Amino acid sequence: MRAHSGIAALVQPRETAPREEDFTDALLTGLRATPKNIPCKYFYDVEGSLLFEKICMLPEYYPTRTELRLLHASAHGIAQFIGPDAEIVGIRRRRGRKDKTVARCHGKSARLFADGYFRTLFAEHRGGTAGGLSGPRHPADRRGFHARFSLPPSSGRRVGFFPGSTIGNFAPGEARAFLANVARMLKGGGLLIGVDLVKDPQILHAAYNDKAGITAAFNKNLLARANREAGANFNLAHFSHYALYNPLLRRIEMYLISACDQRVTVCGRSIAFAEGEAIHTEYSHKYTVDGFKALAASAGFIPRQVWCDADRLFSIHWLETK
Ligand code: AVI
Repeated sequence: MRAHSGIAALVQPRETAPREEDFTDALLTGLRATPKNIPCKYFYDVEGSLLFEKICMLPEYYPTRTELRLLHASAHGIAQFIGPDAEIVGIRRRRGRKDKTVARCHGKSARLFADGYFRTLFAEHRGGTAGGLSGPRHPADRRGFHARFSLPPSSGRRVGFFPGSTIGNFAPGEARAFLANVARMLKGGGLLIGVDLVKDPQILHAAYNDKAGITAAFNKNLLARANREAGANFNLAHFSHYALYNPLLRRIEMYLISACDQRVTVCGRSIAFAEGEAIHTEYSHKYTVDGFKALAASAGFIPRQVWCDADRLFSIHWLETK
């Protein structure tokens, strides 16, 4: 879809990804693997998405508010790089306050959103119906991101927008493959991407172990979802949330730990858990500014500009394609 004004356009990608993987199949596969795991894309059913929105507002969870402030503070500079005549490709479907903010900050100087197309993009994202680069519900859907997407032909410059440091939920190799795919699709344009930074482990630990227990509920919602959708009988009181920062691999690792020896039925299959056994549920990688630039360059981008907050908690990168 091209905007009548030529100022901005909402791009509808043609998804060539296969149908969304079935939660029950993925659950059974992950729980039979060693170590046990449940892919993080399954966090985001309705309950999980609401819990994630609460996480974004927690005092300990600094990424969302820091990225928002950074977008406000850097709005003019960002708009200069995007330029006055771009097609915006949203790489996100989840609800979030960032969406509105970015629409506003771009609108400030480049009038990119005067015709409302960017608002439409985000409104449709919130409803889960619009095209972004991510066909799947959550960007960390590995199949979806590694699958090829095609975009309709364009005469304009394409700009991707991928906020929230969701890139951190990929392993570095997967992140490179994803970025390389995006770079191919945005050829001649650029990507604005939010990236969480390496920092004091205490800050990171607190962000994923909030006092109100919302992150624990978000993690355990995977088991609740299994009970709702996959005929499972998890007793949530028999599992605990465990999140740690691994400073060698520069990532948060999230697990659900079995409190006792137990058997759980999932879709008619009995699965054994030993006391202390872990189900891996998420990685959240943190980058240095230079480390992320190197990753982006290895994926075919030219890193052009980085904005960081004064405490260097979070970064926003402007990457151009060759
Ligand atoms: C979506 N993603 C960037 C969040 C993160 O920080 O890795 C998901 C999250 N998991 C626990 N808290 C937030």
